[in-house]
Amino acid sequence: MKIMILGGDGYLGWPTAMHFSKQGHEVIVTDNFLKRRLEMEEGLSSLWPVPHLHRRSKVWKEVTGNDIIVEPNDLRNSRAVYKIMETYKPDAIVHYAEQPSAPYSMQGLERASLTQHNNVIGTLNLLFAMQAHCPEAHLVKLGTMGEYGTPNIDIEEGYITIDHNGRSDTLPFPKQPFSFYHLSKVHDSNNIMFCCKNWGLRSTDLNQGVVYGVHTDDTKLHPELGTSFHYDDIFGTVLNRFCVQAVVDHPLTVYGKGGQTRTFLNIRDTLKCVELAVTNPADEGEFRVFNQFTETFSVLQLAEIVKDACSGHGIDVKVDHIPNPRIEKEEHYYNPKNDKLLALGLYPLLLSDVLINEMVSEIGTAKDQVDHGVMLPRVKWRHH
Ligand code: USQ
Repeated sequence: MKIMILGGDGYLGWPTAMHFSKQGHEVIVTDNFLKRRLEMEEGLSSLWPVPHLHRRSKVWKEVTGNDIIVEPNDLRNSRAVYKIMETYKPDAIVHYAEQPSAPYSMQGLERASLTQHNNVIGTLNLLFAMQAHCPEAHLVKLGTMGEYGTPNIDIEEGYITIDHNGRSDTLPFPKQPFSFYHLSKVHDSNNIMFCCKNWGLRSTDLNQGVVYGVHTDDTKLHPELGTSFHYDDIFGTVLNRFCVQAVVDHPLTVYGKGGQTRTFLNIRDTLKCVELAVTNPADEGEFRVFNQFTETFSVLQLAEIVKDACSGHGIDVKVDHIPNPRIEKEEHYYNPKNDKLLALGLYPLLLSDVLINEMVSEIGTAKDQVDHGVMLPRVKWRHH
């Protein structure tokens, strides 16, 4: 297949590109390098340096003999998006090209606006360009489990059947997102659903949980094929942060009571899920939603798991409860479904001491690079 990966420079985009390329697909990656610019502006960096995309593509060719075509492109530029869709007419488009951080988006109007403009308008441009040049292509869009929030009922996959005043209908599942970032994904979902219904496009929205991990099979092939790894308070996600904190003897930063519960998956399972979506495309006009995660943990449970795994290595990890900078429930019911990817054949890689130890030992090699100034959260959801 001809597969285009949008956001191919990122934590998940680059490993996805290698994964499909290895299987013999024709892979084109695009990126506007916004994330690299935002990192510079915020004074943050990946724990290890990440060679630029052209360099990684060259190394990939040397190591495997396969091509990954690099096409810098900004989804905010509608003309450029039309052009690239006209040139390549991909069979599948895997869309990661979004500002991914909730705390980043909660730093005031300018950053909330950048997040929603980049994400929502970028995706809207893409939808119009697909309609014009590749209406048969399957759009595999990375959404987030954070679109649903934490309702006091089971979370279905995208839709819920409601009986109301004697009538029944299957409707989009209610959305209660956590941040302006998560809201941008809700807005995307609505726009994509509308275009599937109206123009007959086909799409799968992958509502993904929090991803953790440093390696996939391909990132290990060569030191320059690694992917980025953030542990700071803005771009770092909770389990990756906890593992770095454990390595540098910083107490784990549990926000508030730690009863807030989220879904998780290993980075290798992200690739398997995306592959399952791409190889089992949605029908014409279908807007399909998969909940993409393998396990559910509270933040406090995660901290205890990291503490236990590290004690086996003689690392004595402390767990701190610090005032929660976010507005979120710290104790709640949480029962999301993830049947659809399992039905397609996902065999989950569950969190284990082995996976934590893999992370901890890799992080240990870059221990001296860790910036201790980014452990405590600086972005508050409410400013007064
Ligand atoms: N948390 C802590 N301590 C920390 C960092 C986070 O207790 O040091 C807590 C947060 O309060 C939150 C939970 O851990 O309750 C998850 O926070 P996170 O920063 O790991 O993840 P989140 O902001 O939800 O966003 C991340 C990704 C985003 C993706 C989302 C999936 O950055 O791109 O969409 O996970 S989900 O959480 O399912 O919405």
